[in-house]
Amino acid sequence: KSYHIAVVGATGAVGQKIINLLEQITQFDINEVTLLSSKRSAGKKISFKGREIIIKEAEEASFKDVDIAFFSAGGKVSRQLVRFAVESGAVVIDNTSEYRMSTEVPLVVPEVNAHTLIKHKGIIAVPNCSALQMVTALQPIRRLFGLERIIVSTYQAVSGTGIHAINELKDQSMKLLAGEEATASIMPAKKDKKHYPIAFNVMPQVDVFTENDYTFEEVKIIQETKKIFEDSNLKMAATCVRVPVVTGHSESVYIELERVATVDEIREVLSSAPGVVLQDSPSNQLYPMPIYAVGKTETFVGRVRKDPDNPYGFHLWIVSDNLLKGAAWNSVQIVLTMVEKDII
Ligand code: 11C
Repeated sequence: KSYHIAVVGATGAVGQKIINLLEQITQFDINEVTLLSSKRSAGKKISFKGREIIIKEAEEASFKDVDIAFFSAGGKVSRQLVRFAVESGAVVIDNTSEYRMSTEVPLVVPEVNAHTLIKHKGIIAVPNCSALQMVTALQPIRRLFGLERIIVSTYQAVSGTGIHAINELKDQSMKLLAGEEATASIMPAKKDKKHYPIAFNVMPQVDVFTENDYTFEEVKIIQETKKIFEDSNLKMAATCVRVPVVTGHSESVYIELERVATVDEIREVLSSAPGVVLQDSPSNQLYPMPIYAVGKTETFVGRVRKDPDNPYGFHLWIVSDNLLKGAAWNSVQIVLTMVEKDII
């Protein structure tokens, strides 16, 4: 099979990773690559398999003859352009929150709900990175023991917000180490009123606040998890926190199962789960950490413990590269799964 692929948001943190992954794909051929961005980045060149490709401005007419279009340029760009890509016959893999909760749009993590891909009507949504890694790790446990409740606290890296946020963390760190004042203009949320330094800090705000005092990130992780697991009765709460890490989201997750399980049973099911790597040996100080997850496509799980009081309760620590499994890899994996199922 051979496809014409477009990447919208080619200069962004996720777009660049998608391009890198596509260069390594052997399961299908790529006969043409169209790299698209905002007007500001148009004209820049990106190398693809040793060839220089000039980035073009993303427009309504950019999708002629495109078979697969990856969108990761933010919700506004997806809102404006996704329908033109679909109208011209492309399958859109959308990394923004724009279409995730639409009933017409499958929200796909291949290890969890690849069966929903067949229902797509041109758009397939990629979940938010914090939901993605969590459901990948919880699915094998849920399948065996059922899942009643999730309480998650996240420790999210700044690359979730994009390249500008990475630069802000680095600039602030250097300034503070030099004894200078660190100014902030992005974190915790570009469009919110106040900004605080993320360097040497921890912020209990990821994205803007919603009416019920949960942030949009917290609302997304809850809603998306229920949609992916097809379980509106799942009890769930989230606290999303930004930490001064460049890449790699970590999560402390408390779960209540429907059936009683042992720590050994949970470890065993995780050790053979697709896309999951168990790193759990307290006596050897083995547990997942973001610096070791960077550049990997798997989701790492450790610190598996029984809750001291609830026989159905367990605690886990889940880490993954938010730009890879959390976005770019999951997007490419969706296409690979569709190729394998012969539905694209
Ligand atoms: C963050 N999780 O870490 C966000 C980034 O809905 O795709 C991804 C936002 C999204 O800031």
